[in-house]
Amino acid sequence: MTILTIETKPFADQKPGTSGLRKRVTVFSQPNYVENFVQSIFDCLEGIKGKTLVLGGDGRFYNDVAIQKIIKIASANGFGAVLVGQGGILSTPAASHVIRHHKAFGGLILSASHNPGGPDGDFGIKYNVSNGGPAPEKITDAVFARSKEIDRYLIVDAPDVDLSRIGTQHSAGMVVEVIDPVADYAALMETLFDFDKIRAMFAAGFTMRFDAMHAVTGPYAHKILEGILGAPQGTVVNGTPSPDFGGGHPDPNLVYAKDLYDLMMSENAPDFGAASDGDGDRNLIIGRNRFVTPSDSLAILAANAPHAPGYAAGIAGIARSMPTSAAADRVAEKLGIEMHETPTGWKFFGNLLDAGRVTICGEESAGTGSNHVREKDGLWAVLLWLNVLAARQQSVDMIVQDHWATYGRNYYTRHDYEEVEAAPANALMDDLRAKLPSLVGQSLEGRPVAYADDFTYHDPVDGSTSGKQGVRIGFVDGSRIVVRLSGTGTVGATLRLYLERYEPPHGQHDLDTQSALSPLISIADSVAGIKARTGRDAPSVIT
Ligand code: G16
Repeated sequence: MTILTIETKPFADQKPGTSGLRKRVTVFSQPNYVENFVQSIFDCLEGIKGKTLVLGGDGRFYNDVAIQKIIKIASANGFGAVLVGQGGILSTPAASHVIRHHKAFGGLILSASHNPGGPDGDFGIKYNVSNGGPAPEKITDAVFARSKEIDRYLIVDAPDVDLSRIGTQHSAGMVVEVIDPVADYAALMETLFDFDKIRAMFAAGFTMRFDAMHAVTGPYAHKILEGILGAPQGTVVNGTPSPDFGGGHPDPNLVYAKDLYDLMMSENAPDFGAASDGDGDRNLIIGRNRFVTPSDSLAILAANAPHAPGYAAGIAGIARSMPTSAAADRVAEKLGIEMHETPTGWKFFGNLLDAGRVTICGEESAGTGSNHVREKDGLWAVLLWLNVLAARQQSVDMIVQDHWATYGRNYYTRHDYEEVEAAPANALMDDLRAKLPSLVGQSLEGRPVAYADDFTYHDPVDGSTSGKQGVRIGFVDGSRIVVRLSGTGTVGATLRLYLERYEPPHGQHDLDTQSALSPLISIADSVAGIKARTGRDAPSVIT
């Protein structure tokens, strides 16, 4: 076996963001770019000799090229085996499960999530640790530091592996096991949900559309929904992964999954509509004439989880990211269980899940999941909804309205200003932070401010602290404005504005969301100067 030591020069821009390193394909395809980053990761890991690495991605453009490089670099660095999904495919939650199930050292997931793919689209690489979750900040910070001084990488001189063939192969001395990307994951889902009940619901005529958006969940949804659960063929649409996601934007929100939304609001709507994103960790839930916000979905799933056998004993606690609405907090309060508010980024849930302090986690960014893996899980959320629908024998709309009548409604929206110039966006945040101390005690357009701060998280499990996680302005009436810059964009800056207002159980629950929040939208603009600073009249995406 020949291990080659190749000289290289550092790239200055390999800083992992909210979820790994995401850049344009044109950036990743520069000579040595993938090699440097992967070697930087391996240089920061101790004890990899002879261990197993899990590898797979969402099938986007450049997935195949990067996988072959990574196999050879892993071999040269002394890994004993790589488990790779057939065709290089593994959804993010499936990769998390494979790492845990096979007790691997860690895994590399190749994805830029919901960002568009293709030669001019995005690519990404993320390292997950042995619990199956994204590497914590102490590792990603070390990788970035290493990437700035790297001067060589190791690679074996070996032929490419045939990723189309399930079974054992070798890359130099290292075992390469090509696995069925769906099998382990489907078996796990069967342990969590009442498949018989869901099967009976489909057999009785329940109708559904699942839009896989030409992305990675297609094979998983075909097998589980149509294969195992007996939903009619055609329930899953856009179910074949394509390297450029059929030219679309695989983000399951009301803008990019508009076809599904329009169908669900029409007379021909099936009982249930759902979608997932590029790498299968996000979810969109829509009932007939009822869109369920991710924040409400988290609260409803937490309140109803015991309908599913995997959660029949109840849940230990709930965690949500700070910008996610407080709807789930009311469920935790009623159940008398722990509630945690973490920074944006699934990695912050890992310690709480590992410590058994929370069972269900969720984020406003269309992510929901549980302790079954250490990533958010799109299809899991869909299956839990199906289990709840089968158990309660009510429509999505009835379940949502019943939830609001019990807990009250948190009107909630997010406004994104995508790809604005980075300098004015940073200046906006700096100026807003500087203003915060003077806001407390003041009234903004008639609303007294209760608190105004930049969120700092103190991890109760490992004692670490993460600062500057988003500006919060909270009002005495419980409403809230949050402003932060996205950590997943690849061009310029994306400004996110999150708005929330609480309406008690007997209040008015049928207002239009944007109208219900319009006073807060106007306050946010006057405090932060969003339109003036970004030069935009309106957000690019409203969810
Ligand atoms: C990632 C993270 C999520 C986060 C989302 C948006 O999701 O895993 O925790 O909420 O990005 O982050 P930001 O607001 O910083 O753009 P995904 O689905 O993109 O991997």
